[in-house]
Amino acid sequence: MTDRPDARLTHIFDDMVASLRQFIRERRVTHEEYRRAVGFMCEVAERGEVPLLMDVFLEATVVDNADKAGTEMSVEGPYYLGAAPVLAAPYVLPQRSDEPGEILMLSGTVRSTDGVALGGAGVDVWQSDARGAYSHFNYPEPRYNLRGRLSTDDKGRFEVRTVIPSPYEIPKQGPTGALLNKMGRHAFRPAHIHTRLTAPGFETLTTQLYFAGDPWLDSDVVGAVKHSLVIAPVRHDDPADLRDRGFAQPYYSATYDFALRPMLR
Ligand code: MBD
Ligand code: FE
Repeated sequence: MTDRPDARLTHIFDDMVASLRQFIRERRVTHEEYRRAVGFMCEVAERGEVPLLMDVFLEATVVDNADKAGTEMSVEGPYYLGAAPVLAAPYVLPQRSDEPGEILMLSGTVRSTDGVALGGAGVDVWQSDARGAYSHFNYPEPRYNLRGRLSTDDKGRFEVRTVIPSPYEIPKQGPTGALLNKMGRHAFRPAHIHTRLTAPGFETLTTQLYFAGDPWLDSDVVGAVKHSLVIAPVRHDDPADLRDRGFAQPYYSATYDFALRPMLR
């Protein structure tokens, strides 16, 4: 006896296999190439790169299937940790005492697509550091460095202090990076800050903010950049302002207003 078949799963898997078989015929894939593909998949799994490989080549297309009204979505990527610390206002993303990089005050609002401010919305933020490394995945401690959860105030506003991340290069030592290299492709993503926004009654929005002028905006290896998600931080160096804020260096500020789609009932 088998369980009752899952109709959606059956349909998807049948179609996917049919597409792959068609591709194998058209490309006259050899047995040796097939064996190499199996070996490659084993290596990807052994090195823990299944999420990386999938997200590099396929996630942006999946995201575009769902893209509708409100702020455009972007990929979650392989480096989301979920249980990041819940921060208290004034918000500062967890940072090392010698955290490199320019200070960024990122502020904005969370509204519904019809413009109503969403107070108490959850804003989960994670990013690489100013050298392109993610805590936990690229360096072990502190585990939640540059990751945190905040919420909007009663007017739907938030402000968080962080640092400007740098572009991210997919590690060359692993099978995903090696594959890109053999394909003659660079392995860079433009600098980005990941956000995941939640509010009861609204669809969760996972997206990313990018930086104007980034050299990789038009050739993101993951193909996930949307121009509506590009911010242009402004530099502040007024000594009185810096003194008031207790900053020993100039800082940047940027604002982004997010719009969430109401959940269909
Ligand atoms: C990343 O940092 C990322 O966000 C994605 C989508 C893929 C690889 C690395
Ligand atoms: Fe990322």
